[in-house]
Amino acid sequence: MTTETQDRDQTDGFHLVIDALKLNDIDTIFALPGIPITDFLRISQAEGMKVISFRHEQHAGNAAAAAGFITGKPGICFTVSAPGFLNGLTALANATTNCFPMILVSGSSEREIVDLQQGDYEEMDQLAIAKPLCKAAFRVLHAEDIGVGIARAIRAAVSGRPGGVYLDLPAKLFAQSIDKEVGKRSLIKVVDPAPKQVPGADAVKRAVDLLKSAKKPLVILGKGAAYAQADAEIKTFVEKSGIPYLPMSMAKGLLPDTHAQSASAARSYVLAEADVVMLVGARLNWLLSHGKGKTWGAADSKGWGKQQYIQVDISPTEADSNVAIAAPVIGDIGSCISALNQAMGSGWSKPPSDWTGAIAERKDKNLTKMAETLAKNPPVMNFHSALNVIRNTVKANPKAYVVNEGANALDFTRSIVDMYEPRRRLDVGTWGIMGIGMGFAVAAATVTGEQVIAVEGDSAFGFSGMEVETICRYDLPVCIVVMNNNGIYKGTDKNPRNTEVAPTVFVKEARYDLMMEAFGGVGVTARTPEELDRALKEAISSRKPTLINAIIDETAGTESGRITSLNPAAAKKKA
Ligand code: ADP
Ligand code: TZD
Ligand code: MG
Repeated sequence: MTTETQDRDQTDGFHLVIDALKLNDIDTIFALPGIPITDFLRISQAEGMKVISFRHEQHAGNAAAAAGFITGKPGICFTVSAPGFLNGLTALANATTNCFPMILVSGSSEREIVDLQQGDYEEMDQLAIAKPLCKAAFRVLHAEDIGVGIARAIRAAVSGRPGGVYLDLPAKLFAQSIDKEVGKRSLIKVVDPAPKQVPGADAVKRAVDLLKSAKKPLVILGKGAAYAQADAEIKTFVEKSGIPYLPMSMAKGLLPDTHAQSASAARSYVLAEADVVMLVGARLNWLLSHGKGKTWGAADSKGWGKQQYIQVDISPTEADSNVAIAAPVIGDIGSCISALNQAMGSGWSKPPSDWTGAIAERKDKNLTKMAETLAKNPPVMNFHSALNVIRNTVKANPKAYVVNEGANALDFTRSIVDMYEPRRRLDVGTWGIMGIGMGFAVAAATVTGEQVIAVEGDSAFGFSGMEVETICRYDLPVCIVVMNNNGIYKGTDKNPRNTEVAPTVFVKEARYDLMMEAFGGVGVTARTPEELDRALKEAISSRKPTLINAIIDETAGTESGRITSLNPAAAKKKA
């Protein structure tokens, strides 16, 4: 055989990884190049993959996680060894915490050297480090095992409760060559990667009976419900049952926030008063005060309320994690909700009108109050007058994705900006993590082609701000609005010693807009709602990368936004 025919009959690790991903309908890779994955990314692009290259791995990882949430397919992130891997790890852990399917694939150094700790280039035992931070972690040592490795990673990421998966690919693997036919036969097209899980009939009946007995029922929709893409079943359930519902942050828009049954504007009332609460893809974690305390109408902060809970979730061990769950319904949300819809039968009686009436009354009052606040035009723009503009913008562009992070910039946006379509709100999630902004924005724009509006606290934006270059490079329809209040929570803190500035404050009126201009995008400063509105309209009609530096009242925020109570206060105040 000549070398040429030999080459023709051979394939290698690079191509097998790409072929395995393509075989499983994965068409996009979020990455940051370097040894040993540079050629891999080049070849991927040459083979027709969309390769989105970032300036920091954390944002590539966040993009993969958001892509996973939006599409239900695992988002793929490629990093280089040790430091690149570590930079991607925060995103992997965050994806796992949020139940978003993603696969962090990292190149790694040579096993023989790493395991003997002989000091290889970027040496690190990555598999061991990734393990506790993800759902599953795998390593492939031989080219003929690549198919299995990718298949296992895909199944682990999307089946059951979704999450992050780590796949370790040592440098040597990429260059290993094997017979082309043997390689082809070793690849696996994963059949039914996220199999339906149908709940037991007894569990469904138990839940329906409990709902029937309720005088003050409440449904809480979480981001698991949004992720499940069971939008029609959920709408049928809510409307057929007539039960008021609360969307958690990323479930906003699953039903339009303007829906008559939304109880968002009467949140504290319904949580404290409800007698039967049905959680759909929402955990009773800190975001729901663990199902305990005054929020739930209990006498003291540790006490349980009087509610009985139904929990619809794919994870059987989620039930009873914080308080007793009277009726767990375990399965995928699509199957569970359609089973519930069926079991409810026809002629379901809607909740008592004194419950729905009391909610409507409070809702009307609060919405009127909110409308009055939003209508005000204070001399210095603040969160409300700025977000009123964004609220109207999203109303006019309901398909737009809203990325949101910050403290006050997060809380006010969540409560003021209504969402109209499912999975359009991407935010700080379960951890309340800063830094997801630009990664999530890039993912939403590349995966869907829709307009993205990223509402960012000025501190929050800083965590991923360099990715404006990425946004410009790929010419993405992303409009970033920096809520510039000169700092973390607000810009007015003073250092009592008058030495350097206080830890929460930044350079006053920093020109974030110039960062966008540096890379050829559009930068605008907006000091009034009119200026903000004009810039947003221009950004959306041009689809150009845009950063609007919205200068707002630096006294406007509160410490930690809505979660001030979680801040430990110093017992001993300095005199
Ligand atoms: P939120 O923060 O919006 O309250 P959480 O992240 O706490 O939501 O909860 C999401 C829940 O959804 C998790 O417990 C997860 O197991 C569950 N989940 C995710 N996908 C599905 C699915 N397809 N079917 C059922 N449950 C799901
Ligand atoms: N680091 C990380 C990774 N996540 C965090 N949540 C924090 C730090 C702490 N933190 C918050 O919880 S919000 C926030 C920080 C630093 C920034 C708030 O300032 P902002 O928003 O400018 O983004 P507002 O509008 O000024 O409140
Ligand atoms: Mg700020």
